[in-house]
Amino acid sequence: MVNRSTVYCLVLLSMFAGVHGKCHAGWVVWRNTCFMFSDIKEDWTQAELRCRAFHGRLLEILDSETNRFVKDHLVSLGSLAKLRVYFVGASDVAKEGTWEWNTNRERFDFTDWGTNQPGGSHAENCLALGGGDGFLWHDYPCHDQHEFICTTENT
Ligand SMILES: [Ca+2]
Repeated sequence: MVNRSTVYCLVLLSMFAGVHGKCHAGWVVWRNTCFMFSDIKEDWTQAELRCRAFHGRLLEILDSETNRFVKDHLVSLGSLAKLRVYFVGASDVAKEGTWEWNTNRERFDFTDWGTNQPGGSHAENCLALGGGDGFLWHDYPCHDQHEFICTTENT
């Protein structure tokens, strides 16, 4: 039997679900994207696999607005995050010096490199945001273990 309070509860539940879309619990919603800022460390390849397990991928920063949101969020996490390095989804593995996003390969026009970055040549082929200089972009060795940022679509 469906009474009035049951209907009321269902309406409230659907409103709640609408606010959160399909983002996983604990992920951050911004525009049409869900973001997961990890508390664990993986190498760059394993980080991508972790994201895929959520049907997502490592963050790809195609514009200054997304870059700004991510930096502001990382700063808001406080002093611990400032000691961290976060892998994101770009590399110059395929051709040294030619940086590509994992899926949006041709769209590496916006960049936010730190001073003298990228500077690691063949030894450093994976992109990360470094807390030491306000989360500017750095090349890091892909086999290093760092925190990472996954995204999924919030649709
Ligand atoms: Ca390189």
